[in-house]
Amino acid sequence: MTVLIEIKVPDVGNVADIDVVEVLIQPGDVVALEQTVATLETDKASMDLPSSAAGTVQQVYIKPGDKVSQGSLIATVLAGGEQQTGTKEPVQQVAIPEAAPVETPAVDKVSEPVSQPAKPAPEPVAVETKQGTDSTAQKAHASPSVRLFARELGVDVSRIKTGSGRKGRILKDDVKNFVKNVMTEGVAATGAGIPSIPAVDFSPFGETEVQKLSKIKRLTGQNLSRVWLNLPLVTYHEEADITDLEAFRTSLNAEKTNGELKITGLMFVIKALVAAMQQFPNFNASLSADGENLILKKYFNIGIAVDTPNGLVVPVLRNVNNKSINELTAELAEKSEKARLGKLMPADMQGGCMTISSLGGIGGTAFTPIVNAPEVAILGVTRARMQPVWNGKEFEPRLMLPLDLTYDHRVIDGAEGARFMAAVKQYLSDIRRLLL
Ligand code: CAO
Repeated sequence: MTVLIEIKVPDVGNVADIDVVEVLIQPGDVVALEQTVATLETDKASMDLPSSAAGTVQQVYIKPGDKVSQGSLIATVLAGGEQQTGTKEPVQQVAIPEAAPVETPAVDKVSEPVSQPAKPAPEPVAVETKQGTDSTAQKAHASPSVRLFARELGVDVSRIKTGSGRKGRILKDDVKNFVKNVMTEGVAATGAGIPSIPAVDFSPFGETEVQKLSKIKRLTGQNLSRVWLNLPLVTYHEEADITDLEAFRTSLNAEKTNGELKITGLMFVIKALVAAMQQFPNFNASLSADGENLILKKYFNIGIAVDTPNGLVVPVLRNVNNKSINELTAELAEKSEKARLGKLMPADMQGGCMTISSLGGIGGTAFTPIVNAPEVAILGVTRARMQPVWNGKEFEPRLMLPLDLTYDHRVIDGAEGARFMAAVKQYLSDIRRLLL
């Protein structure tokens, strides 16, 4: 059986002419038992008015600004039938008044439901006195239901300066707008809704000087932040035994005449990296912008991070698989010189498949480079050091090169990363394998 139930103002203790500050339902809404349907306010207290029935709201008789008293009709709710049981049942009709009364109780205008008396309305669920001890509560002019709503969204209502309700009262829509604004501003500022770092006045602590960041530093900073926020990055550390490689490199350089470019270990790292990328195609790939597809590349271009007075730039060595160590040495010397003089053209820095960041000339034992997206991995190199390595019988002095692979975990699995690095290590430990 479907019945029409009236929701009325319950016993509020001899107080008349209570302000309606917010109405939270409209015809057609489905309400649950005890769900807040309106917020009322007297001079001393604010209260949420609960629904005394579950069902579909048929008519609402109050609006913000009205005054009500005990017994005033708030709304009618169609309870039971389809809403309650899912079965169609005839609706019991009740007389419904034309319009909601304003400033006068509506208690006598509606007859009781025919088949089922209205459940006595429960006491207001939340009453908050204005003389409470919470100073925030005193400052923020909001009903308990709005406070609850704000709490659910993690919003401190005291941060909402003025509400759009009567006398600046904070309404649900004000909380929603506050959240919307915070999200919009946050995304614009940082790209991920993350609160920005507040400005600090350093003058009380000592003298300071303001230096403008170079354009390269600003752009690199933006790009690195974007990558940091968008990519799940993992860094894997490995060491390659380059004792034999170093002996070979030294002998090659000894053959060089004055003025000829010396070969650095980095050239072999580039070659070993490309050999491993040929073996593990996922490393020579980019994820499509929608994250649905992997774009596998059939060319092998390696970006090399170059330290310049103006900041970090990454010239790209193209088709590394088709170039000799001597050719790569000459090309990197030329491009890193251009980079330091600020003469690199945009085309010199495009088309990279994977990047190497080598700090080996400076020092270090390990670091965690950030992927140069949309590439999926970057190889970090720090300073090779002689180390005692156990050969099964004794410790042997071996030149060990620390390597750090950071990868985009959406594309590369941990095991794949480890296998890739095992291959790089093998190529560097025995460069004859590069011929295979
Ligand atoms: N272990 C030990 N020695 C190393 C080494 C390593 N891993 N890497 C380089 N060296 C040595 C070189 O053999 C060379 O020695 P000699 O002077 O005796 O010949 C010296 O260090 C200087 O090398 P280099 O840095 O000039 O040459 P490179 O080919 O190794 O590197 C380049 C070229 C352009 C990568 C480098 O000059 C550079 O700019 N590095 C900084 C990159 C950077 O800033 N990365 C940080 C990015 S932050 O994410």
